[in-house]
Amino acid sequence: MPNLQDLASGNPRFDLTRDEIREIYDMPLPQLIHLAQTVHQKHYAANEVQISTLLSIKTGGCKENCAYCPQSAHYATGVDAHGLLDTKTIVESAKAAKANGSSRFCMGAAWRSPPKKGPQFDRVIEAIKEVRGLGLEVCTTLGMVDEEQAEQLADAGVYAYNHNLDTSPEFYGDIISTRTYQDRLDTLENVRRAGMTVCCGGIVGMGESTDDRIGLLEQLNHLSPHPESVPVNLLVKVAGTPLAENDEIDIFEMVRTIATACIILPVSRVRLSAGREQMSDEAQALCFLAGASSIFSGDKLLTTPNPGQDKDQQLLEKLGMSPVKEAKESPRMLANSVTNRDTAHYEPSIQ
Ligand code: SAM
Ligand code: DTB
Ligand code: SF4
Repeated sequence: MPNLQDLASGNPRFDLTRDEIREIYDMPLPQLIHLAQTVHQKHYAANEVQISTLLSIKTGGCKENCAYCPQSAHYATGVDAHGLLDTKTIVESAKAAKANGSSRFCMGAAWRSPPKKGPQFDRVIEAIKEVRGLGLEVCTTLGMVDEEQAEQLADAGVYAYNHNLDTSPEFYGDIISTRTYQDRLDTLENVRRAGMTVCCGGIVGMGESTDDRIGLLEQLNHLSPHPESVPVNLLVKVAGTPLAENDEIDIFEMVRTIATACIILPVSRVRLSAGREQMSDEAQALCFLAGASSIFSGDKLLTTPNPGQDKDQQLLEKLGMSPVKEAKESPRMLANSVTNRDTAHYEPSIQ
């Protein structure tokens, strides 16, 4: 077992072994939650949740075969496909998101990778600039990007780029065969080099083993710096996809995944992402206790349902939690760039 006091300090480590992570994951739940909350509060306000809004700016018809995804052209899911939305529609949606309390706006596109330079990419860049101009944290998730695309996105004002590893390297091939784990790591490297923050996480409930969940966490722990943002999605089972008939996963696996992520990625914001529509208030509350500090707001994620704003507001009120007010650059981002060798000099900021 790694030294618990060390972990509780909230100083990032980048070298945890799979066995060490398993020992954390398997801790008795009260102890696990206590440790996760202790670490979380080293870097984040205890009762705040960042509210993000998603918009699918290009839906369906994707060339990739991700077995969970309603937008893959390989599966008949009846998704309401459309080409790239016009800039005005995107900006109106971002304005509404801001008015409804979101501080982060995430634009998703069902692309294997964004089209190289040309009118479509120019429109994406234009939309990013306008949304940034509204004072929102801009996040995009557009598929694989090369160095040049990453730089163009960063220049336009993208704050975070979402690209998930999804699961362990061992289970990955059971889920996607049209691009490799290494392709994903290469995109993450390009994003990092271009100076955007990294949003990278995965999915729970795809039929993976506990060891696969731990394997994903190990991969995330070995990224240096750690991703600033870590979405943990519960699989949304969509008819027509190969995972539609999967067994329900025990929700405590989701809770343990979140808690372990919070402990081994102490500076990262761990996000309770897809799958809340299927979760009870109590299950969501457990995820917050485990250290999750962000949700997606609105009736829809990209293509699947999400609890509406009223329901979320009621839940947060019941729990005494409130939205993070403003999007701002955080000194945590600087702290997170401390490498393993420097941790002896690293002073976590306590809010
Ligand atoms: N095409 C881009 C890509 O794959 O990076 C961006 C959009 S994709 C929808 C973003 C992420 O959403 C995926 O990596 C996956 O983790 C998550 N996701 C997609 N479908 C999901 C589902 N049915 N349930 C849970 N998470 C899902
Ligand atoms: C992520 O990890 N979770 C978000 C986001 N990245 C884009 C939402 C995924 C939703 C996928 C299901 C849908 O199509 O709605
Ligand atoms: Fe395409 Fe992304 Fe869906 Fe995979 S997850 S099929 S890359 S939209």
